[in-house]
Amino acid sequence: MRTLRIAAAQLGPIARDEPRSEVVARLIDLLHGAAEAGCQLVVFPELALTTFFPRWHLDDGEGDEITGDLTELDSYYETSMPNAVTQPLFDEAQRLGVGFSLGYAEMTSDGRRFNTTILVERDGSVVGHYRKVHIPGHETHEPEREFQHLERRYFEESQEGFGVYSAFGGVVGMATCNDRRWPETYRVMGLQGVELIMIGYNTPIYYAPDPGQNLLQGFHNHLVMQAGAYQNGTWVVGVAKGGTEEGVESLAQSAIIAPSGQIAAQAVTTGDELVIATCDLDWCKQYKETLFDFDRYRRPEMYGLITSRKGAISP
Ligand code: CDT
Repeated sequence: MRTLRIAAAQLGPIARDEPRSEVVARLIDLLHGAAEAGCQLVVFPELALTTFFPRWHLDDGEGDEITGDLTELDSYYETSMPNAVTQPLFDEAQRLGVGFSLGYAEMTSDGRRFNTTILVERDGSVVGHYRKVHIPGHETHEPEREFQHLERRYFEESQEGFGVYSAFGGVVGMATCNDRRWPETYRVMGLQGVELIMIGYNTPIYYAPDPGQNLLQGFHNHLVMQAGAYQNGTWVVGVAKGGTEEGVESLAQSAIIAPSGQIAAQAVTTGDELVIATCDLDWCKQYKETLFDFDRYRRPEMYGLITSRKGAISP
């Protein structure tokens, strides 16, 4: 058995004016709880340091260009990690010997904006980072919406793809929110032997393009992550920033999912909460070496369209 005790550190809402230092104090509280419960790894959500700012049109531009007063918009991005405000989290995690993943808005030194997650080992070393691949929502202000989902305005699509890392005694990878809905996300990491995928999310319950899906948000959330886990023989940790944030209700339902596709542990609140499971990474082999023995059963020569074609073309 290669067991790893993991905490999905679900967050409740973060207010628009909540100082980063207060958010970091909440993260440290969760870290302490996880350490007391014997966890070696804590998974924090997507954009875990700020409110979900893509719900507002924050610049003056109406077209694709981000223009005008960017004071508030730019204030949501981190230009380095760790930095002065997050250093206490890094220090405390290292002192406790607990690793973590943390989602945040990244502004690179050349001004590029990514929805990023960093992975830090138990000794405080940075294992790697992941920049979100599937960016949902819209590019321009849509004033008819009750609230915006301007991720496609505020974040660039990563060209780096889905890497995996040897860390925490296994093969681990990351994905972010909307990525979890796409089977390619899991399969690309599955083909690199992934045993644990960490996924942070902010999922508004109200889906403006088709409100009929609102009631199914919880079902779809677990459906995709359970399928991704089972079909690739991997653990999946899905962790929300949930609850009603600035008037917008977001899905909670954080869960730790086994390679069987079963939910091993699940959140019962919509606020700050630790969801904990002891995960045997060797369990992955039961699926990777049987039904989902890729080397034996996959037919990649039959799947060419997956990479050669983007949108569907009907006959
Ligand atoms: N943050 C994020 O990716 N949220 C999306 C909302 C989709 S609707 C624009 C999600 O897939 O949950």
